[in-house]
Amino acid sequence: MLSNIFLLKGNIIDDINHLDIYSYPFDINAKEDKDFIKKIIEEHEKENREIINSNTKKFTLNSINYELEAPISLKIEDENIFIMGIDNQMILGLIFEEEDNPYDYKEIFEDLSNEMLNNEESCFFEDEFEIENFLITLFIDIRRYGDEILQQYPEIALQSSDIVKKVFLLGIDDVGKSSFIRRLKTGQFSENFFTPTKKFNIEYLQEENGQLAIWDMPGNLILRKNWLYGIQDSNIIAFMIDIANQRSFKESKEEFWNLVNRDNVEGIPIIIIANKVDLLDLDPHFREEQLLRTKKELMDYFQFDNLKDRLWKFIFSSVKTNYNLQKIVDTLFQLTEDK
Ligand SMILES: Nc1nc2c(ncn2[C@@H]2O[C@H](COP(=O)(O)OP(=O)(O)OP(=O)(O)O)[C@@H](O)[C@H]2O)c(=O)[nH]1
Ligand SMILES: [Mg+2]
Repeated sequence: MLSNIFLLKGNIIDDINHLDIYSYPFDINAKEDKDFIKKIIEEHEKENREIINSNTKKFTLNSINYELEAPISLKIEDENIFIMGIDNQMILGLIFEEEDNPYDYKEIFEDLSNEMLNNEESCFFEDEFEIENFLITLFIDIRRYGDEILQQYPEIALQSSDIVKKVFLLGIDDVGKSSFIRRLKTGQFSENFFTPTKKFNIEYLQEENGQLAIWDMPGNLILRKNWLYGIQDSNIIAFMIDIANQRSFKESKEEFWNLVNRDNVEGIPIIIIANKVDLLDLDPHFREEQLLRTKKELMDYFQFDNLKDRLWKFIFSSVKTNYNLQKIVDTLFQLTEDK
C-alpha cells in the first residue's frame, strides 16, 4: 500500500540546500539531517547516468510540457521507494510498504503523472497550493488503484457478489470517527486512544449485508481542506458530531453546510451520527424523553431539516458503549440500497 508521496524541486536538482521539499501525508523533511533526501538524489543521478551511458533513450510519454523519466525503484533506509525524474528539475517519489512491489504501480504512476502534468489543466507547479493538490490527488488515485484494482482488500475475502459501499466519514476533530471504525472492525474501544488522524485511511468491513469501504478523514483544521478529495463517488456521507462538546457546534455546523452545499455531493445520502451519548447526563427513567429533547435541540441548532433532495437520517451513538452502532451499519446499507 502506498504510504507517502513526495516531490523534490529545485533549479538544479542536486543542490540539496536549495531544494523545495513537499510531501503528503507525512513530512519527509522531518527525517534527520536530510541524509535521506541526499541519498535519493544520489541514486537518481546514478541511475540516470547509467541510462544515458548505455545509450538508452530517455523514456518520454508523448509529453507536451514535462518530460518524465521511467520510474526506478530504490531501497533507502529500509524504505521502499519508487521515483520518477521530471524535466531534470524535479523528483517525484512514492514510498510503499515493505511488501509492495513498486513495479505493480509503474503504469498507473506514469499514466496519472503524465495526465496530470501534460494536459490542458495540468499542474505547473506555480504555487504551493497547486503542488499540494497535485500530490494529494495523485496519492489518493494511486492508493485507490492499489486497494481497488490490485484488489488488495485487506483482511476480508472478497465475495464477487458483494458490492462495496463507499462511506465517506467526516466531522471535525475529536468527534470519534476513527474510534467508530476501530470499534466496528475490532470491537475495541479505548478512552486513551488518542490518535488524531493525519491522513485519510480506508478501512474495509465485512458486514452481514455486504461490504463497506469507510474513508476516515482527518478532522484537524489544517488537514481539513484535504477532506474532500474522492468524495464525489461516495455512496453515502457519514457526518459525525460530538454532542458532549457544545463549543464545537458552531464549527461543526459551518463545516456541515459547506460540505452539503457543494455541487459534487449533490444527492448523495447523508447519515448524521450524533456521537458520545454516554457523556450526556441522562436520567435512566427519562432517557427517551431526554434524547428526544436533545435531538430537537440539535435539529434546531444545525437546521438539519433544511436538507433537501437527498435521503438523510439522524442517529445518536456512543462508540464507547456500543450504542446504536449496529443500527448505523444497517442504516448505511438502507440509505444506499439503490445507489
Ligand atoms: N466518551 C466517549 N468518548 C469517545 C466516544 N467516541 C470516541 N471517543 C473519544 O474521543 C476521542 C477522539 O476520538 P477519535 O476517534 O480519535 O476522533 P476523530 O474524530 O477520529 O478525530 P480526528 O482524527 O482528529 O479527526 C478519543 O479519546 C476517543 O476515545 C464515545 O462514544 N464516548
Ligand atoms: Mg481520526
